[in-house]
Amino acid sequence: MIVNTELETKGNLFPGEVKVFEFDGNSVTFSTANNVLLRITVLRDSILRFRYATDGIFENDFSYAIDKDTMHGFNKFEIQEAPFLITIITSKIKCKISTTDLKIGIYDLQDNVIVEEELGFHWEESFKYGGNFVKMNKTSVEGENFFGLGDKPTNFNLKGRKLTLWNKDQFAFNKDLDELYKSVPFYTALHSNMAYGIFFDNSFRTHFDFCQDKRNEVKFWAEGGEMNYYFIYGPKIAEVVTSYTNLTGTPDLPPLWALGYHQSKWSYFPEERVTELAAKFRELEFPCDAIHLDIDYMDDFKCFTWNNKHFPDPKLMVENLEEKGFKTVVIIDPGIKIDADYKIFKEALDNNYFCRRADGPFMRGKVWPGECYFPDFTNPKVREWWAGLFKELVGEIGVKGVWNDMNEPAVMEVPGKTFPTDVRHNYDGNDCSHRKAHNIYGMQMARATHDGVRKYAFPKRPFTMTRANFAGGQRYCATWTGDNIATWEHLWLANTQVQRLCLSGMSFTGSDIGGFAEQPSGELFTRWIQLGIFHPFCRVHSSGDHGNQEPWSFGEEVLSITREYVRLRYQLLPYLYTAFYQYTEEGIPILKPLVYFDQEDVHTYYRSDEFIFGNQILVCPIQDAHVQGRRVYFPRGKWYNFWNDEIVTGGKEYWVDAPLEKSPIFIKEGAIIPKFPVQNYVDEIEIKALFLDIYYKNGNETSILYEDAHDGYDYKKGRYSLKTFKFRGKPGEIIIQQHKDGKFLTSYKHLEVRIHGLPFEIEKAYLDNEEVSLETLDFDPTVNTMKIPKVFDLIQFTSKAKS
Ligand code: MIG
Repeated sequence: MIVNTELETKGNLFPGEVKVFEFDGNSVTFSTANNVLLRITVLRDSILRFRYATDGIFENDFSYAIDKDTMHGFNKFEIQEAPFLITIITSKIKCKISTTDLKIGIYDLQDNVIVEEELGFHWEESFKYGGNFVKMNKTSVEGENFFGLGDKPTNFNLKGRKLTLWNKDQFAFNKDLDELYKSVPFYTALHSNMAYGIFFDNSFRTHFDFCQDKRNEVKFWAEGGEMNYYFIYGPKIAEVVTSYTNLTGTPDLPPLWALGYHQSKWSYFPEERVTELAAKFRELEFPCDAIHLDIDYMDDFKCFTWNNKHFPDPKLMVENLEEKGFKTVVIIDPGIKIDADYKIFKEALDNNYFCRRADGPFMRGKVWPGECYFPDFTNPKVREWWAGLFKELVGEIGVKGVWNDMNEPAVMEVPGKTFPTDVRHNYDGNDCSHRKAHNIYGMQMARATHDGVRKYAFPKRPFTMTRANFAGGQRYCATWTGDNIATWEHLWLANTQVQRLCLSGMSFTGSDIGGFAEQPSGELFTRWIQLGIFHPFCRVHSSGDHGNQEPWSFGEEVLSITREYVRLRYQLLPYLYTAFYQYTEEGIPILKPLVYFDQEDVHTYYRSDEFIFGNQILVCPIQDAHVQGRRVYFPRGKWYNFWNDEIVTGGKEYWVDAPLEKSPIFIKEGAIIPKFPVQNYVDEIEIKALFLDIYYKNGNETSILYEDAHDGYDYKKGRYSLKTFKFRGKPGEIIIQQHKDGKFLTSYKHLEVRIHGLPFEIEKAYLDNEEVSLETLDFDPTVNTMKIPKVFDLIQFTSKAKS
């Protein structure tokens, strides 16, 4: 690895004095005496893009990460000139550019420092590869914290760490391992209650140093390409993360079934085993929506084939599963077996779709099928061809989801476990070597897969998932954290990594519940399920060489506890789906780390076990063996214990009892939590009534509920229902206002309401200001439950008649 300090001594070059600067629409371009160009583009009042060139010429402006639709935005700004200083002022920030050395400082409108530069931009010419190693050093003010950067298996707060982004297959990875499956060169920094983000849009191997080498210095640099980064101002972390996520794009809504429970193993075969597995779930009434088939469903590991001995009639099997409420999800890897009789290989060969080495031969490498060639997914023609390959699998056989694996890309038995760096790529017409294409290879494969599955699943929605990914890859696919281990430390890692991915724009993610390698104890499996049901993606997957990992493999107690938790996930589906809606629509992360939830509270900076699921549920997993409880930090506000409605006042740490069957779950006061009845799979039953759990608060709280047809694209034509509930409580009175947007009509007519923590007895009820008798509402005063028609603008409960 090349470290920055080493490079610093090898001839860093710096920008000279600014000679001219000019405006062009949203941009200001500076050129220096030594031919450095800096172009600053004002994308929004809080987003600036910085692009540097060192020979006076910008390369073709191309990025896989940025969602093109988001690039034209608000851009009102003003420029002030003073001796040696140019200032760009938007309605949120000031950006000062020193004309003596091109160093940048960014400030809020009151001139508080957000971030300044130490060495600033500099570079080193790379004679070996051509181009530059491009570097940025910024100052870090006292007390700054750093979050983000994708799937790194390290402490949540990145302060004091140095990390590298280079996608890598890491079987049974360990804590603090650096290079992993995904590269998301985006971080959020927080100091003085001000948050800002840096997105370094460079796909080469990149490095980040968060105050390790020097305690007041942050550095990021890349082994090629352009210094091209986006500065995103908050001041709330929420604003930074949602802006980044909008810049790099969000996915369409997944089908609701994809939020159910998935069961996987490497591998379920033959067909009888799959059928038995499915039957067992239904027999035990353990909810499950999807069964995943790993590489052994294929013939000789050849993509888009089936092993006919084990799966004589895949279409029939998939249909039978579907009838029982299971969707079939299959794995697809990038390596195409070298075999002249294999149709897909022939097609790719004839069309010149495979990657080649610098001097012409095909990139050849060993993966599961043996020696393989690899499609160049950075070529749009190859992606189109690949998408078409799903016609039979999805369009005819009826497979509903596809997961892409090994797309870092992983190659066996070679140094570095991936392609050599000389391999050539099309890069959508910007020809380059693997040094540049490596980190986006998996993302482009995922994109092609997504395009294909979406096309042939139509009019239903696709489900696709990828192991390797890059910033912006969330537009195409869900993801998972890869080959973890069945240990308590990995349960902690899963918790941290999923929260980190949520802050990195990739919310649709989860871990292999129970651990991929080795075997969990029943206790570990139970605790992992108790965490996993709160992850946006919920799948049990394991390598299979270490015993069984179905929920019934650990005895009666584990089965019945885990079933209760998976049922809870199914009950919470309308709540989780609403969080997905907010994610896909506004870029709001589905899980909110405490620091995101309340950045003014310094206790949250290093508290990363606890998180908020959606907007109002506080979850704190048990991550240790043989414990009966743990200390939990409660964010400010009041919280109801989900199990017994006891109220806890936050801003403090408390001991919470957690015997095996009870993991700590708390609900924010004032919340209105929508729930479905328990189902064995999504849409098993027609929902006759929606449950609303209302948690009394002396004060106000807003809750939302998104609903639609659970699949298909009608929601894009306005057939959705978005409800806002405004809760107002005071002693002796509750008022709930409902506002509905959208044209979708839900199947149910009634709401089954339960009011928790009510400090008074309800005597009177008013629906849209008309009094209704408590009997007509089926009111039960012992538990404060009642039935309310779903259509209303305002309901009111009081302890006495309205005056
Ligand atoms: O070299 O397809 O992360 O989920 O079960 C191992 C077999 C390849 C790695 C994936 C894992 C999957 C396994 N794969």
